[in-house]
Amino acid sequence: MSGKIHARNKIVVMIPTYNESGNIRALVGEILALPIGEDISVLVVDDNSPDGTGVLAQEMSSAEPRVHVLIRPKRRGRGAAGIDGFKAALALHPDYIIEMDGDFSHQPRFIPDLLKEMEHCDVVIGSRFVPGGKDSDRNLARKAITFMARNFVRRRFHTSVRDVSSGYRCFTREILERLDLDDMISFGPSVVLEILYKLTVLGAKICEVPIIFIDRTKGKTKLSGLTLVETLIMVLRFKRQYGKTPADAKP
Ligand SMILES: Nc1nc2c(ncn2[C@@H]2O[C@H](COP(=O)(O)OP(=O)(O)OP(=O)(O)O)[C@@H](O)[C@H]2O)c(=O)[nH]1
Ligand SMILES: [Mg+2]
Repeated sequence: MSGKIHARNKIVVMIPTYNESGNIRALVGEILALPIGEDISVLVVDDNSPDGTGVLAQEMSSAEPRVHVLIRPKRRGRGAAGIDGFKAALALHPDYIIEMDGDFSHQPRFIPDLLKEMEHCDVVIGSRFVPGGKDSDRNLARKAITFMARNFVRRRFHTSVRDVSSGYRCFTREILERLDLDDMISFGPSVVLEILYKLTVLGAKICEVPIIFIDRTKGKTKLSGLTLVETLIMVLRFKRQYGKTPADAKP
């Protein structure tokens, strides 16, 4: 008998959740139903949501072995949830780890596109700002703020990545293991930028594939004006914390 047998890749999709009871069942169902022929499982990282998201996830987990749940007893922010989530995901020994939001803004239908690109990248970002990508239809003022913030971050990090704040990303296990998740300083959503900064310092090969981002229809945002300020402060701290990025270090 001839012909190669390809082992299936093991993929863990890590989803931090806080009050996503209107979304989580359908979202996990869609991910597990993707026709990608890989060994895909989901890890829900819930901060004991008052709306019972964690309980729903545990119910799914007892009926479906491909659903894993990490319940953190107290709300400690998107940052800490993501870091604990990555550690728990690595403990499952996957080939690839995907992170995505639990509110359907990151549509599961783009997961195959992320995975396809992993053949030659350490990280693939689901990007709103490459050809074919699309951001949500926010008002002009919010668009202007995010445009300026994005360009500030790109210059500060010396990176050519277009969608620096996308939390829809796929990592190889190797690159995630090299990140050293124990010395992270973010507790909020700036964790997404902190990880990008650390990847850039490491010289990781980062690719982008287009995604169409849609606004949440169920549940509430956890963002506030304070989050923006906190994120800015964090962005200014990364260089001192982790050193220069390769492009920044060039004379
Ligand atoms: N475990 C955990 N998850 C969180 C926490 N805060 C936010 N999340 C989750 O992180 C993801 C992103 O949060 P969102 O509120 O959607 O924030 P966003 O996507 O930046 O903003 P909008 O979608 O515009 O409202 C969602 O899946 C949230 O449920 C937290 O404190 N703990
Ligand atoms: Mg969201």
